[in-house]
Amino acid sequence: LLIKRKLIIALCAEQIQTITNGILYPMESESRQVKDLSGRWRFRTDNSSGRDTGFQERWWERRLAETGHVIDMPVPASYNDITQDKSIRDFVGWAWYETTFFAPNAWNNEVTNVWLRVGSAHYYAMVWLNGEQVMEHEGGHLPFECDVTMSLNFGATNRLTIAVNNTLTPNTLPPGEINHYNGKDDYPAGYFTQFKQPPYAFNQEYEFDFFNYAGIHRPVKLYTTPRLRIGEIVTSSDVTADHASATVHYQVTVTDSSRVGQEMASYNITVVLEDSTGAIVNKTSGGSGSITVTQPMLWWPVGMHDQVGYLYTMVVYAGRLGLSAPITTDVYRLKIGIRTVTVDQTLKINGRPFYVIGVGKHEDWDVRGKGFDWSMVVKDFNLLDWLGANAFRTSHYPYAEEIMQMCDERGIVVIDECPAVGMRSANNFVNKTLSHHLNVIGELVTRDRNHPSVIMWSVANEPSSQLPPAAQYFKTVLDRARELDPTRPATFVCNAGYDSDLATPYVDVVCVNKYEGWYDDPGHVEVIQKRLSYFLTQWHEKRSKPVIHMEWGAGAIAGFHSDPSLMYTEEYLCDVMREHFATFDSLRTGSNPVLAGEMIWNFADFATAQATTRAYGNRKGIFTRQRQPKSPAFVIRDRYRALRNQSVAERQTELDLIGKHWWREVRENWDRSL
Ligand code: GCB
Repeated sequence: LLIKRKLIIALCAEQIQTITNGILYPMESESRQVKDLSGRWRFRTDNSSGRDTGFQERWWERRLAETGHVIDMPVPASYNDITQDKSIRDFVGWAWYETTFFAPNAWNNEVTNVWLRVGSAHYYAMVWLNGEQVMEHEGGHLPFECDVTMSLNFGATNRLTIAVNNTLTPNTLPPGEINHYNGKDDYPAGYFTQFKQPPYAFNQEYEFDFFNYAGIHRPVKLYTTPRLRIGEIVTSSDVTADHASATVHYQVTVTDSSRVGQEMASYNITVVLEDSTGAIVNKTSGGSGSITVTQPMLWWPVGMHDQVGYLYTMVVYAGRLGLSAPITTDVYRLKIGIRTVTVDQTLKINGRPFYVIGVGKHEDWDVRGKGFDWSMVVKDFNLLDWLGANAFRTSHYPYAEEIMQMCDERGIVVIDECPAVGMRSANNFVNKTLSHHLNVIGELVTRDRNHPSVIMWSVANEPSSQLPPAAQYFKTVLDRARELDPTRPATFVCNAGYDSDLATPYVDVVCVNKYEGWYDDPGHVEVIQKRLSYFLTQWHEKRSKPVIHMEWGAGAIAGFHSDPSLMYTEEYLCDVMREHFATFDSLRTGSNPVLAGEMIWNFADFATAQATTRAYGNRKGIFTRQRQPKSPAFVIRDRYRALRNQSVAERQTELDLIGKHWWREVRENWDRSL
């Protein structure tokens, strides 16, 4: 089905160079222009039994409409829920997209390069420009780009063709399997499904619990840079214990396509740090170095400071060393936050304990599936604020870059997750998957490491970490994350037992999922406090690391009511919540607290594969899929807002103490001087 890569590459003889690591978000500047190709594209699925007719007939070489019937398809969006056609909703295999655009003549000059960037396409993507293959990428949720300067028709129309394949195999992330029903006379000839056998199966399609939406999920953009361009920027910061001073470290890579092999030393790089008003704080020069900031405005999450999400702008200028003065060619502005993340007995931001009050989320919306949509994104942030939440996890895959930017600005902390979900069988822990997993971590970490909101990497969700190969496997992927980014802790989210798990010795923070009152002791809220407290304490004692209860919750179908509460009613989830809150409160305080955070599952109802255990999707949301609150949302809101205000109040007490202390010192000095 997923036609062998080699065969495809042989069919498309051109040499391709897809860039996937450390690519900057396309920003406009005095040296860069961005053109968004979002809109109404042409689309068709390849319904041939091998899904390979598009490759046999080389559909990229002509207009897609000439190959057969095409329909309108929005980009970005998942294609699944756009039509009334069930075969498109459930399609597995290659789907073809096409658009045309104009490339202005002004871009056709000696000093400009044009880049084509796909924000994300699920799952495997191949890209052709004017009939020439320019990119190939494995994996959804992450961007990829290439230099298309030589393939463009300037001052003319260009045809862009993208084929995406959503087939999942035991070595993709997430993994899946195709089940062919060959030889089964009671099924239609040639029938196959994306299928995974029980016993452990949320559903029978794949072992992860969200619909495998496919298509071009994030914007496709063209952008220009000078030939000599800023390629990668890496930043981190240190803050002194008294917060009086900070150091921002940076590293800038410059590439010059017109002078391959040029030494970095022959480039001029200037780095200017501006505060949020645009005033210059400090500046320096060179490809790497550090900038000192006295009395820095630190980046704080909501609840920890009056000024949350404070961002500086790092302005990077790159150019050549001219004969008399440097010649600037490229300018890039990167928003950064100054803050530290540390883990000792608990999780700390800027040296102060940070208690996570958050939600598990999904990129999942009506009609558009996983397609990026500003209205939905902004609505979700407004709801997070309404709730009083200070964090979310990008369960179970990297979210759009624009979402990460909003987290930076709004002071929402992120636990940033790889798409490694549903790794339930031994055949997932093999070298082929491992090498892909390491690639994905590279793409994720180098995309997101400049975001102050990201405080931890999660390399997987609920793998079978009790299986012997999982130990070395996860040690390797966690080490890779920490090697690429030594400034943040790394973890995976575990649901193996504290007695059987083999991989949590390698995490920095223990993150566990447990559904007391739902998958465990369904219907019995009366045992939640005792059992949950025992469970979390066991984890804490076994690993001597902070514990975050990453997923808990219960199904609640909006409009279902009962008193006394019964499973699936809104009241039942409210009862489950109260029992959890009492437990959490007993574990989150003290000098060596068990708990460093809590995250309800889930922010909103979301689509899943069809299954007997899912009534029109997963209904554990505190909001409906249309983002209307169920009654449990108000219960969470009361708690999160109270905790948020409490941490503000605690901080005030701390400030008062500092104030008194300071005043005493002044008095003492005064007395001494008399
Ligand atoms: C889990 C998974 C999550 C599911 C959730 C559930 O443990 O991590 O992806 O959606 O349980 O509702 O079953």
